[in-house]
Amino acid sequence: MKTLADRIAEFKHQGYTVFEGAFSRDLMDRWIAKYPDLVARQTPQGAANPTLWLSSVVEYEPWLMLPAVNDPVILDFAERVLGPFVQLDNLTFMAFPSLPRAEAEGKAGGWHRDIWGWVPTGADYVPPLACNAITYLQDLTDENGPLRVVAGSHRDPITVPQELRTTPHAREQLVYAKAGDVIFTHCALLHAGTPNMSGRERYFFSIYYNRSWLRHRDNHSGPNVARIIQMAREKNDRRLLRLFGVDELVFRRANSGFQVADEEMWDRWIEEDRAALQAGA
Ligand SMILES: O=C(O)CCC(=O)C(=O)O
Repeated sequence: MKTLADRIAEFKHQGYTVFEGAFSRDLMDRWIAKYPDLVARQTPQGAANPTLWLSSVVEYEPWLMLPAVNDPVILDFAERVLGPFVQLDNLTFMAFPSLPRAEAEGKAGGWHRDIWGWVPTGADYVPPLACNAITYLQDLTDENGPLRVVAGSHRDPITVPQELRTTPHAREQLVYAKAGDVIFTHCALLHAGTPNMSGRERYFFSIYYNRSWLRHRDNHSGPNVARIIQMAREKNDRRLLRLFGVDELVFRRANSGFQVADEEMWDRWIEEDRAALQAGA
């Protein structure tokens, strides 16, 4: 069993860490069962093709989707690497359709770094502005497509030319995640998926967190998220409030004067937030 310190060291070194079995089969089955309905609700009327890349799904199905973004183990870790500034930028829910083998075989899905990332300028670890909690709702295989990562590329100015974007990389590692694992990545980690040729859908979540002073792509202003925010206020749950863009301490904490090492300061604030939650509103 990895300690928190091991995980943080691993994340800093390789740019990702895997949380095995973070989500239960029952929960994943309920998410999958809801996918067609969400597609129907998010596809604009009269559109030629269905919208398969779903976003703002917490607003659409708050009580079903909240456990995906509010997992305590994942958030505890996220706070250690982003600081207690963890906001939900976007939850993408996607079922990649199966492609013809001739189109898919031997290809990578498209090398990239994620939103709010950057091309590193040196080998030092720079704390992320955002992290991706990537989750697959079935075991990954060569048929449905592993995740590809270039370990350490969050500390390496390596880039992939356009003509090689869908070519396997000499330094890639293939991650055959099991259903419900979370691969928690640094925004500057170079990675790619793999085209699906399994004959079945490849269900995937990108649970994307960024720092609470950045903008967020998901809609946190609808009536359903407003209910979650209200519940968080009643419990004085600062972490849950922050997740949906309400961070009343952000200016104070982002302008602390910086006389204590960041991670030490973050630990103190995390403790303060826990105490506030226990004390209640
Ligand atoms: O499809 C995949 O496995 C890759 C996902 C990915 O690249 C991402 O979430 O940024």
